[in-house]
Amino acid sequence: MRSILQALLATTLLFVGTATARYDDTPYMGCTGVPNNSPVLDLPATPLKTVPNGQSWKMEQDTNFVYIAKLSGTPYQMGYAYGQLFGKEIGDNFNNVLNYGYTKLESILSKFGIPEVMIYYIWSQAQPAVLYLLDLNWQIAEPWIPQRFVDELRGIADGSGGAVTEQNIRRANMLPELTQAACSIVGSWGAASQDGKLYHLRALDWEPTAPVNQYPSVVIYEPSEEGSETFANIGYLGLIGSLTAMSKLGISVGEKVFYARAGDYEDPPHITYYGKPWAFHLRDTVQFAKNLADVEQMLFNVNRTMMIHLGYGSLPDKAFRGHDYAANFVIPYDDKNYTHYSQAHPQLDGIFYYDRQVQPSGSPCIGSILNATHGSVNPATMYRDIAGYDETGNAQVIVMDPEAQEIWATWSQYGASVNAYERSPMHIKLADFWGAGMKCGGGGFLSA
Ligand SMILES: *[C@@H]1O[C@H](CO)[C@@H](O)[C@H](O)[C@H]1NC(C)=O
Ligand SMILES: *[C@@H]1O[C@H](CO)[C@@H](O)[C@H](O)[C@H]1NC(C)=O
Ligand SMILES: CC(=O)N[C@H]1CO[C@H](CO)[C@@H](O)[C@@H]1O
Repeated sequence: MRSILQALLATTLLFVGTATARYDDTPYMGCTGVPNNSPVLDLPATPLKTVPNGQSWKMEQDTNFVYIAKLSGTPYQMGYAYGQLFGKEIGDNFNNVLNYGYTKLESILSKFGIPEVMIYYIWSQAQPAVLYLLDLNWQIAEPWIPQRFVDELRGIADGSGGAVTEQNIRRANMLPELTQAACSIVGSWGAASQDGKLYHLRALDWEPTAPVNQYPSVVIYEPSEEGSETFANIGYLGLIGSLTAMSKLGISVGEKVFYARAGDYEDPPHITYYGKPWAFHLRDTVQFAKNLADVEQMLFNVNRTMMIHLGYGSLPDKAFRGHDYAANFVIPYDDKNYTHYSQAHPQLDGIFYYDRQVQPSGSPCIGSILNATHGSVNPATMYRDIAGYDETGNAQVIVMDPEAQEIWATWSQYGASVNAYERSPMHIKLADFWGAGMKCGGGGFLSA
């Protein structure tokens, strides 16, 4: 079934571009890009709206912007507040994805000389099929979807006052299940980092011109559910699963698609649709885990679906782990025991990474940057050097500092072909939003 689902999506919604080499003479081996020297932006957060269980802000300068929300309460209450704050934008974002599917199809088919009216006809036939697949995926996975996600999605639809339907918001949230992106994951800690701090880079290589970048977002959840931690879900408005997230306690996550070459794993990895959608599960690890042992326990004890590589940072452990995650196994790795070290991918104390290629990758770029900067890796090494030189993170580049509770975040430019890894990182101090004295309703010092 994967092949049918993915083939259909490939021709409608998806188009994973390949980066082209533009520069040969970088100081690092195998790198094709240039450092991202765009200035870091420290922007004021302008309050947008306050509702009983939530508040929203926007940071903005020229073409750089991010929507921020803080939600608290039960899953339904948080969803309802989310819908009240951003229902219209979430509805727009769903339409953006669908329209994008049409534009993409048109740009592919028009190259074959297929007339516009014919393309429109094909799309009118394909669109219901795509929606059907998203509905089907929800139905198949439903027995494994925790009630809290169902309630939050229903809350969003109810709170949006008709701007987005429950069915469409569910559909949007099945997209990650059907399309895992390329991407890079880098963790640096201990011996590798400046001051021994833990830093986590999550670079998302998907489709930089997909108009979901109209609504880049940081959504802070303060769930009242027992055992929950406050956390920030970093991505796009309306996607309630996690592609990138960090808790106040200091658990951070990022992922990338996992392809395996024949013979790479004794037990070849596989996928299934019968299980808990991975983006929902990643979010739950950040909401509930107190340390790496909890994370791993949660990764092992769940009915997994897709094949992805994961990076987890943990401030309580002051460490980072990579994981190969598939329906049939999970393998954790630290900085000493990755099973695919090579000349291009050296073992380095306090470093774990996967680059944006299929793993194990023959590209020495990230390895040579980390080898050269070993002992002094800091956030700029990640957003400026690794993302820039390796041209990774065309859609999103997020550097997380769990100790300082800060992130540096960029998304591709809305309405233009500018990759996230070329743009100004927005420096966001999460403690300003989830810190003491910032309960919902108080505009406080953020009303700059
Ligand atoms: C690598 O080491 C970690 C502990 O640091 C362990 O949990 C994991 O199972 C090891 N992985 C492999 C592949 O040996
Ligand atoms: C790592 O850096 C050392 C010098 O500090 C150099 O000798 C070595 O060749 C480098 N290795 C890689 C894989 O880049
Ligand atoms: C943790 C979990 O939900 N495990 C279930 C996975 O699915 C099988 C059946 O396919 C169940 O037996 C497990 O309990």
